[in-house]
Amino acid sequence: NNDKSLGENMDYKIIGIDPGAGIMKATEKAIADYELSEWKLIEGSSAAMTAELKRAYDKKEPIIVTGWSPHWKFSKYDLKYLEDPKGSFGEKENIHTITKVNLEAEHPSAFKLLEQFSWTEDSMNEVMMEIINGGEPEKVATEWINQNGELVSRWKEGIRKVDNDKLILGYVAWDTEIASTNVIAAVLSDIGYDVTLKQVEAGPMWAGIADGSLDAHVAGWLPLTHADYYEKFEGEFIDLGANLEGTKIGLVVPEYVEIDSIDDLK
Ligand code: PBE
Repeated sequence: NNDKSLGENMDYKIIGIDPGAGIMKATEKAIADYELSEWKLIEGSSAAMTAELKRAYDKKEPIIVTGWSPHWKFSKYDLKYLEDPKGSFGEKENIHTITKVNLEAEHPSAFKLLEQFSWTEDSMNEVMMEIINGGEPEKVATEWINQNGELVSRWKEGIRKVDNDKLILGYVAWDTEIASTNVIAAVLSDIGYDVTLKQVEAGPMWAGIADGSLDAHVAGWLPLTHADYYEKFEGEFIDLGANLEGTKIGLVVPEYVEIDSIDDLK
């Protein structure tokens, strides 16, 4: 097996996630940019990708996954991003809060809270770790907001409580968004909203905001990862700006895989 190339050992597979994720489009772009025509991007889900990563990692087998930060996988395993000299995956970006056009008129308290919501990679990591270690997301989020009262009270500054008004948040089952959506939902519940979380794919998440069937999401990776959705629905949503700064997407391998750059896959 030593005389096989790295690509042959991995069956020329890059382990992807759900097809609507922006990172899937960026990976297809990388395959074209770096002329990696023998490589295939495998569709799946965020959970299937991390399961596959764990399986390979435990056996020290080579593997390449679509990866992003913040993410708990970097705390559990020794991993590295492959360098991307052609810039297929863009630069560092931010996660934006996106609402439907009428949210401010219909639910001013929710709108203001969403506008004031911003946190750090470290905080998001705390929540993600608790969840991946077996915590039930809603419970983890409630405990986290109780333990971070000072920050949460800044988000709630100047906001009037409501009486059971209904609100629907969309999210995709990416670990980052499971964490952030449950945290903001816990704070919305705390100010009196009756919040429903709707798990959808990325396309329907953006479309749901545009057609008003969803009130908001906190999952807009911009400017690059969700650029297509942003352009497609421009004018049909409100962009409240970054709730978390300095995210990254790319191709990720365990440290023991002896390549450093996407160029090395050719
Ligand atoms: N992600 C996580 C998403 C955004 C959040 C990087 C997998 C994507 O659309 O690619």
